[in-house]
Amino acid sequence: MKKLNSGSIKRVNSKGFIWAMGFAALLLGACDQTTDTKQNTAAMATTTATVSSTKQSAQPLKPEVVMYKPPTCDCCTGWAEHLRKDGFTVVVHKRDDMDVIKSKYEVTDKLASCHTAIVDGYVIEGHVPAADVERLLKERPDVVGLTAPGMPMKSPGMQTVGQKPEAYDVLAFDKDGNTTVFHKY
Ligand SMILES: [Cu+2]
Repeated sequence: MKKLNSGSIKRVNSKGFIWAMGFAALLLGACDQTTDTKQNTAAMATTTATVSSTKQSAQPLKPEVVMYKPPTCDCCTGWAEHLRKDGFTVVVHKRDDMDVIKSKYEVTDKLASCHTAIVDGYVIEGHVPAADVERLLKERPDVVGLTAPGMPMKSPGMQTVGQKPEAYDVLAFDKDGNTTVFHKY
């Protein structure tokens, strides 16, 4: 039994070595393939760009939105979808310590909602419509960010997709917690 065992271990070892060599070769092969694909893709992209240049507007890319949300919050996900539909890229972080996030970004209890998002240096708290985020980034006022305190029932993420925001205020807030109405719905 003992002899058999040690024999089979040796065989496994040499097999393992051969396997490793094969794997290395595969990897090298894969690298070559990637290069080919890249070149093909680049060539294709050039063609596509020429064809579609008349179709696409020269709109600059919207900055990335980094959103922190409680793990089980569905309306937060709804808001992220609303922003994506508007052309934003949204990176979602599920967090159990939203209170830490809120205090880090100067969101007091009075200003707080479910999720907290960061975009281009501004804080977006809660169900703020994408149009207001865009206006904020265009006008760039000297504020910490925007908030829709609580969870307004007729806000993006809280109601059926495509319906108009209604009956709540989006506030701009500064680092002392002072607010001004940014948009009345
Ligand atoms: Cu919410």
